[in-house]
Amino acid sequence: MGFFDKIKAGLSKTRSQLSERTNEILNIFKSVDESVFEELEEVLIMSDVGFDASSEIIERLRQKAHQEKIKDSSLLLPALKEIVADIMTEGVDGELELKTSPAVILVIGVNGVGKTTSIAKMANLFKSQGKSVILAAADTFRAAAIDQLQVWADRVGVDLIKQQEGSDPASVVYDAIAAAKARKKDVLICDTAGRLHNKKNLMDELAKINKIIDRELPEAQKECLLVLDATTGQNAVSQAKNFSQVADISGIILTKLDGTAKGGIVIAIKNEQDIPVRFVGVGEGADDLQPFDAKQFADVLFE
Ligand SMILES: Nc1nc2c(ncn2[C@@H]2O[C@H](COP(=O)(O)OP(=O)(O)OP(=O)(O)O)[C@@H](O)[C@H]2O)c(=O)[nH]1
Ligand SMILES: [Mg+2]
Repeated sequence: MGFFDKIKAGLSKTRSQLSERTNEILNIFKSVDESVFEELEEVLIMSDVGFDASSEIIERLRQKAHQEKIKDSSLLLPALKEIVADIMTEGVDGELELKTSPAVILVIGVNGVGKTTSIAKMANLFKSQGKSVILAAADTFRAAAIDQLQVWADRVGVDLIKQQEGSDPASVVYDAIAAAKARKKDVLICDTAGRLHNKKNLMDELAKINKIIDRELPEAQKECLLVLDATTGQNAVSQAKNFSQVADISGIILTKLDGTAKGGIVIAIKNEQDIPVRFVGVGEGADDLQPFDAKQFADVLFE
């Protein structure tokens, strides 16, 4: 299955909410007037697109309908798709590309959003693209976290650098960088703990890890990917806001799109934070991570 089919299957709940309601409205309100815009805006808000993004989309739709003299509401659908695709792609430079060897990816996010699973999936994806991968178990908060990553590393067939539970995460990253250099790996992916009790702790820990990376690999491409759980809806949007205050986030991995009708938050996140969604998780298996394609996503949502 390609991106289109996987995303389509994964997004079935979101799509049935969003596209069915949209089509219903376009069938009921045949002519283009204010009531159709109001109804459409409500559908977007109900699908977790978020208040701001929804009004932005509908405002652009109003203008487009006016400029292009769209009278028949059935012609609003392609216009709507185009607007959503535009919003999703504005300022985004396409897929995440690994430009240096090694490149370093730091994966952050709150408890249980899918960090460790997404790391395994990314490792699997990069490996399938012919890149060599090494992982760092820098979530040292509990032994189970290290064991979980080891199980995934074995399953996917990549190296893992780890220390004991409770050890310094920055020290694990240091070891992993040394191993990445010695073993000539293309990409190092670091797991981190979701359990840092407050902003200060989190900031300090990330600063320490970043300092090690900058010192040991000053030329390397550095990505900091924030993992968000789509099923948490607007809460994920506020996590994106909070994390961007403490970390220099370069992209988002949006997980669990398969189990939710809240896929619309992809649009809210892009609109409010202007951080590109890089990958989406559509299941629990190693293959269930897809590079995010905004235009196809917009097409699938309203198909
Ligand atoms: N359905 C579905 N489940 C997912 C997806 N991604 C992760 N999960 C599940 O979410 C649960 C938590 O995933 P983890 O990867 O352990 O999350 P984490 O962020 O590392 O959690 P902590 O280390 O405890 O903070 C697991 O049961 C995963 O299988 C996804 O895209 N779809
Ligand atoms: Mg984890």
